Amino acid sequence: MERTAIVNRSTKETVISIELNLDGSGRAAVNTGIGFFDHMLESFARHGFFDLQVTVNGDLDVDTHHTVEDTGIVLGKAISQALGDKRSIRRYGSVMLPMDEALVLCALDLSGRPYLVYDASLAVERIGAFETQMVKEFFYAVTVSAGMNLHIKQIHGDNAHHIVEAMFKAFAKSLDQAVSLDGRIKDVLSTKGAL
Ligand SMILES: [Mn+2]
Repeated sequence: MERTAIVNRSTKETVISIELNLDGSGRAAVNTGIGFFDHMLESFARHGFFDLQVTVNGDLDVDTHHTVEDTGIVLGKAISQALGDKRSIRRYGSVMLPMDEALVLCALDLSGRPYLVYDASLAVERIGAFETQMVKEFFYAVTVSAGMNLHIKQIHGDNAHHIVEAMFKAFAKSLDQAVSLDGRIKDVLSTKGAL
């Protein structure tokens, strides 16, 4: 069974198309119109071994808000759709990811219950054209639309590029673990019988 999804979303603010393969090789083709955001989504694909195509046409003449938030909504939906009934997945994933002076903890549970805990302080307003306030908004959007519980905590870090990149890589590696299959899990990993 292929764990893939294609999700399209179109509003007056953004037009977004995402193709995701959870069992890919890390290939990415990303064009959001925001260079740093492209770099983050490419890192996410590479380090999670996901194949990811993202095309976004957003209202960047306003700011980066709608483009980043809506991409999060569509990515979350693609993750949920590709996972299907979540049969045999490990469900949990976590990692402590260093990038030079930055250290980020990420832990997630594909529980079906959206909850984000985000604890980081980024000293700059922007990285390139990307507004650093949007990091939390992005992860919140993914969390809600994928139905996951996500914790992201900055342990150390000074450089905003390093901190945010460590977050995206940590998220990728945690998600890669959580979606991986365990042959011992015959149905879904829950005493309730559903995730
Ligand atoms: Mn970088």
